[in-house]
Amino acid sequence: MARGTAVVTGASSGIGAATARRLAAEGFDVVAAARRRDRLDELAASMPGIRAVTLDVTHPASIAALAADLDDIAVLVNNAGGAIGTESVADARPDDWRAMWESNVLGVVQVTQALLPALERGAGGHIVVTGSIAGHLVYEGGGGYTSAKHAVAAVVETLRLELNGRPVRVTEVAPGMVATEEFSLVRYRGDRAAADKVYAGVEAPLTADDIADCIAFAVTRPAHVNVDLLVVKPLAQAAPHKVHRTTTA
Ligand code: 8X3
Repeated sequence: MARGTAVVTGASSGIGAATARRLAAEGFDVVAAARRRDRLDELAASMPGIRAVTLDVTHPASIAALAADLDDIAVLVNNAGGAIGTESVADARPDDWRAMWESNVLGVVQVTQALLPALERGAGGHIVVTGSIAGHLVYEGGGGYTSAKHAVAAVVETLRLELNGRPVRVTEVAPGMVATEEFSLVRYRGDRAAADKVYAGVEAPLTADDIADCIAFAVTRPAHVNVDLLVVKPLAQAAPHKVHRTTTA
Protein backbone atom coordinates (compact mmCIF):
# COMPACT_ATOMS: atom_id res chain seq x y z
CA MET A 1 0.00 0.00 0.00
CA ALA A 2 1.46 3.38 -1.04
CA ARG A 3 1.45 5.71 1.92
CA GLY A 4 3.32 8.76 0.65
CA THR A 5 6.72 10.14 1.53
CA ALA A 6 8.30 9.85 4.98
CA VAL A 7 11.39 11.90 5.83
CA VAL A 8 13.56 10.47 8.62
CA THR A 9 16.40 12.58 10.03
CA GLY A 10 19.38 11.04 11.77
CA ALA A 11 18.81 8.02 9.55
CA SER A 12 22.42 6.89 9.23
CA SER A 13 22.32 4.61 12.29
CA GLY A 14 20.34 3.42 15.29
CA ILE A 15 16.70 4.40 15.67
CA GLY A 16 16.76 6.52 12.52
CA ALA A 17 18.03 3.73 10.28
CA ALA A 18 15.64 1.22 11.84
CA THR A 19 12.75 3.64 11.33
CA ALA A 20 13.69 4.25 7.71
CA ARG A 21 13.69 0.49 7.07
CA ARG A 22 10.45 -0.08 8.94
CA LEU A 23 8.56 2.74 7.23
CA ALA A 24 9.77 1.52 3.84
CA ALA A 25 8.44 -1.93 4.75
CA GLU A 26 5.12 -0.27 5.68
CA GLY A 27 4.86 1.18 2.16
CA PHE A 28 6.25 4.69 2.60
CA ASP A 29 8.69 6.22 0.14
CA VAL A 30 11.39 7.01 2.65
CA VAL A 31 13.83 9.89 2.42
CA ALA A 32 16.67 8.87 4.73
CA ALA A 33 18.48 12.04 5.76
CA ALA A 34 21.70 12.44 7.75
CA ARG A 35 25.23 13.80 7.54
CA ARG A 36 27.04 10.52 6.77
CA ARG A 37 26.33 9.83 3.12
CA ASP A 38 28.25 6.53 2.94
CA ARG A 39 26.03 4.99 5.62
CA LEU A 40 22.89 6.38 4.01
CA ASP A 41 23.87 4.92 0.64
CA GLU A 42 24.32 1.51 2.29
CA LEU A 43 20.91 1.85 3.92
CA ALA A 44 19.28 2.86 0.64
CA ALA A 45 20.90 -0.08 -1.12
CA SER A 46 19.69 -2.51 1.55
CA MET A 47 16.02 -2.41 0.50
CA PRO A 48 13.72 -0.74 -2.00
CA GLY A 49 11.80 2.39 -1.05
CA ILE A 50 14.64 4.30 0.64
CA ARG A 51 16.36 7.33 -0.90
CA ALA A 52 19.45 8.90 0.67
CA VAL A 53 19.70 12.68 1.15
CA THR A 54 22.58 14.42 2.88
CA LEU A 55 21.33 16.64 5.71
CA ASP A 56 22.83 18.51 8.63
CA VAL A 57 19.92 19.60 10.86
CA THR A 58 22.08 22.38 12.34
CA HIS A 59 22.70 24.04 8.94
CA PRO A 60 19.83 26.13 7.52
CA ALA A 61 21.17 25.84 3.94
CA SER A 62 21.22 22.06 4.20
CA ILE A 63 17.65 22.04 5.52
CA ALA A 64 16.51 24.42 2.76
CA ALA A 65 18.02 22.12 0.12
CA LEU A 66 16.07 19.17 1.56
CA ALA A 67 12.83 21.15 1.56
CA ALA A 68 13.37 22.30 -2.03
CA ASP A 69 13.76 18.66 -3.07
CA LEU A 70 10.36 17.61 -1.69
CA ASP A 71 6.81 18.10 -2.89
CA ASP A 72 4.20 16.86 -0.45
CA ILE A 73 5.15 14.57 2.40
CA ALA A 74 3.09 12.42 4.74
CA VAL A 75 5.48 11.97 7.65
CA LEU A 76 8.46 13.78 9.15
CA VAL A 77 10.38 11.85 11.79
CA ASN A 78 12.62 14.31 13.59
CA ASN A 79 15.09 11.81 14.99
CA ALA A 80 18.52 13.44 14.73
CA GLY A 81 20.09 14.24 18.08
CA GLY A 82 21.90 12.64 20.96
CA ALA A 83 23.74 13.07 24.24
CA ILE A 84 27.28 14.33 24.80
CA GLY A 85 29.03 14.07 28.15
CA THR A 86 28.06 13.00 31.65
CA GLU A 87 29.42 15.92 33.67
CA SER A 88 27.45 17.62 36.43
CA VAL A 89 26.01 21.06 35.75
CA ALA A 90 28.87 22.54 37.76
CA ASP A 91 31.47 20.91 35.50
CA ALA A 92 29.61 20.82 32.16
CA ARG A 93 31.24 22.04 28.97
CA PRO A 94 29.11 24.76 27.36
CA ASP A 95 30.10 23.64 23.86
CA ASP A 96 28.59 20.20 24.52
CA TRP A 97 25.35 21.80 25.67
CA ARG A 98 25.35 24.07 22.60
CA ALA A 99 25.75 21.04 20.32
CA MET A 100 22.98 19.13 22.11
CA TRP A 101 20.59 22.06 21.97
CA GLU A 102 21.47 22.69 18.31
CA SER A 103 20.67 19.15 17.19
CA ASN A 104 17.98 18.02 19.66
CA VAL A 105 16.00 21.26 19.84
CA LEU A 106 16.82 23.80 17.13
CA GLY A 107 17.32 21.03 14.59
CA VAL A 108 13.78 19.81 15.21
CA VAL A 109 12.42 23.34 15.08
CA GLN A 110 14.20 24.30 11.86
CA VAL A 111 13.47 21.07 9.97
CA THR A 112 9.83 21.26 11.05
CA GLN A 113 9.57 24.90 9.93
CA ALA A 114 11.05 24.05 6.54
CA LEU A 115 8.89 20.97 5.90
CA LEU A 116 5.58 22.15 7.33
CA PRO A 117 4.35 23.48 3.96
CA ALA A 118 5.09 20.08 2.37
CA LEU A 119 3.34 18.31 5.27
CA GLU A 120 0.23 20.43 4.70
CA ARG A 121 0.24 20.10 0.90
CA GLY A 122 -0.88 16.47 0.74
CA ALA A 123 -3.72 14.55 2.32
CA GLY A 124 -2.48 15.30 5.82
CA GLY A 125 0.87 15.20 7.54
CA HIS A 126 2.39 13.75 10.68
CA ILE A 127 5.32 15.13 12.66
CA VAL A 128 7.03 12.60 14.92
CA VAL A 129 9.82 13.57 17.30
CA THR A 130 12.17 11.08 18.90
CA GLY A 131 12.22 12.47 22.42
CA SER A 132 13.42 10.59 25.47
CA ILE A 133 12.44 9.72 29.00
CA ALA A 134 15.09 12.40 29.63
CA GLY A 135 12.50 14.86 28.35
CA HIS A 136 10.19 13.98 31.22
CA LEU A 137 12.60 13.20 34.08
CA VAL A 138 16.03 14.42 35.08
CA TYR A 139 19.10 12.67 36.43
CA GLU A 140 22.51 13.65 37.73
CA GLY A 141 25.13 14.08 35.05
CA GLY A 142 22.48 14.48 32.37
CA GLY A 143 21.69 18.19 32.61
CA GLY A 144 22.58 19.15 29.06
CA TYR A 145 20.68 16.26 27.53
CA THR A 146 17.68 16.32 29.87
CA SER A 147 17.26 20.06 29.42
CA ALA A 148 17.41 19.70 25.63
CA LYS A 149 14.92 16.83 25.65
CA HIS A 150 12.61 18.73 28.04
CA ALA A 151 12.78 21.65 25.62
CA VAL A 152 11.87 19.53 22.62
CA ALA A 153 9.01 17.91 24.55
CA ALA A 154 7.71 21.45 25.16
CA VAL A 155 8.12 22.26 21.47
CA VAL A 156 6.08 19.17 20.54
CA GLU A 157 3.28 20.15 22.93
CA THR A 158 3.32 23.73 21.65
CA LEU A 159 3.25 22.61 18.02
CA ARG A 160 0.19 20.46 18.68
CA LEU A 161 -1.63 23.47 20.11
CA GLU A 162 -0.57 25.75 17.28
CA LEU A 163 -1.47 23.25 14.55
CA ASN A 164 -4.88 22.47 16.03
CA GLY A 165 -7.46 22.65 13.25
CA ARG A 166 -4.89 21.90 10.57
CA PRO A 167 -4.37 18.39 9.12
CA VAL A 168 -1.06 17.67 10.83
CA ARG A 169 -0.64 15.17 13.65
CA VAL A 170 2.11 15.61 16.24
CA THR A 171 3.63 12.74 18.21
CA GLU A 172 6.52 12.35 20.63
CA VAL A 173 8.04 8.90 21.10
CA ALA A 174 10.11 8.96 24.30
CA PRO A 175 12.42 5.96 24.66
CA GLY A 176 14.30 4.87 27.73
CA MET A 177 17.27 2.53 27.48
CA VAL A 178 17.84 1.54 23.87
CA ALA A 179 21.00 -0.38 22.99
CA THR A 180 22.29 1.11 19.76
CA GLU A 181 25.79 1.13 18.33
CA GLU A 182 26.44 4.83 18.93
CA PHE A 183 24.20 6.56 21.48
CA SER A 184 26.16 5.73 24.64
CA LEU A 185 29.49 5.73 22.83
CA VAL A 186 28.96 9.37 21.87
CA ARG A 187 27.68 10.23 25.36
CA TYR A 188 30.87 8.75 26.86
CA ARG A 189 33.10 10.46 24.27
CA GLY A 190 34.22 7.22 22.61
CA ASP A 191 34.97 5.33 25.83
CA ARG A 192 33.78 1.87 24.77
CA ALA A 193 34.05 0.29 28.24
CA ALA A 194 31.97 3.05 29.84
CA ALA A 195 29.41 2.86 27.03
CA ASP A 196 29.08 -0.92 27.33
CA LYS A 197 28.62 -0.64 31.10
CA VAL A 198 25.32 1.17 30.54
CA TYR A 199 23.80 -2.08 29.27
CA ALA A 200 25.78 -4.51 31.46
CA GLY A 201 23.58 -7.19 33.01
CA VAL A 202 20.40 -5.75 31.49
CA GLU A 203 18.62 -8.77 30.13
CA ALA A 204 16.89 -7.08 27.24
CA PRO A 205 17.40 -3.39 26.61
CA LEU A 206 15.16 -1.96 23.92
CA THR A 207 16.44 -2.18 20.36
CA ALA A 208 16.23 0.43 17.62
CA ASP A 209 13.63 -1.81 15.97
CA ASP A 210 11.43 -1.59 19.08
CA ILE A 211 11.30 2.19 18.72
CA ALA A 212 10.80 1.98 14.97
CA ASP A 213 7.84 -0.27 15.76
CA CYS A 214 6.33 2.41 18.02
CA ILE A 215 6.85 5.10 15.38
CA ALA A 216 5.28 2.85 12.74
CA PHE A 217 2.31 2.27 15.06
CA ALA A 218 1.75 6.00 15.55
CA VAL A 219 1.98 6.92 11.87
CA THR A 220 -0.20 4.07 10.61
CA ARG A 221 -3.21 4.91 12.80
CA PRO A 222 -6.20 6.39 10.96
CA ALA A 223 -5.78 10.09 10.14
CA HIS A 224 -8.11 11.22 12.95
CA VAL A 225 -6.08 9.40 15.63
CA ASN A 226 -3.27 11.45 17.19
CA VAL A 227 -0.93 9.51 19.44
CA ASP A 228 0.40 12.37 21.58
CA LEU A 229 3.15 10.62 23.55
CA LEU A 230 4.56 7.12 23.76
CA VAL A 231 6.94 6.58 26.71
CA VAL A 232 8.73 3.29 26.07
CA LYS A 233 11.20 1.56 28.38
CA PRO A 234 12.54 -1.97 28.61
CA LEU A 235 10.91 -4.11 31.28
CA ALA A 236 14.16 -3.96 33.26
CA GLN A 237 14.06 -0.15 33.51
CA ALA A 238 11.63 1.46 35.96
CA ALA A 239 13.33 4.88 35.80
CA PRO A 240 16.52 6.26 34.24
CA HIS A 241 18.52 5.25 37.31
CA LYS A 242 16.41 2.25 38.40
CA VAL A 243 17.52 -0.61 36.18
CA HIS A 244 17.39 -4.30 37.07
CA ARG A 245 20.71 -6.02 36.28
CA THR A 246 21.40 -9.74 36.49
CA THR A 247 25.13 -9.09 36.90
CA THR A 248 27.20 -6.09 37.88
CA ALA A 249 30.00 -4.95 35.57
C1 8X3 B 1 18.00 7.98 26.16
C2 8X3 B 1 17.39 7.52 27.44
O1 8X3 B 1 17.71 7.19 29.95
O2 8X3 B 1 19.72 7.62 28.64
O3 8X3 B 1 17.33 9.03 25.60
O4 8X3 B 1 18.16 9.40 29.07
S1 8X3 B 1 18.29 7.97 28.82
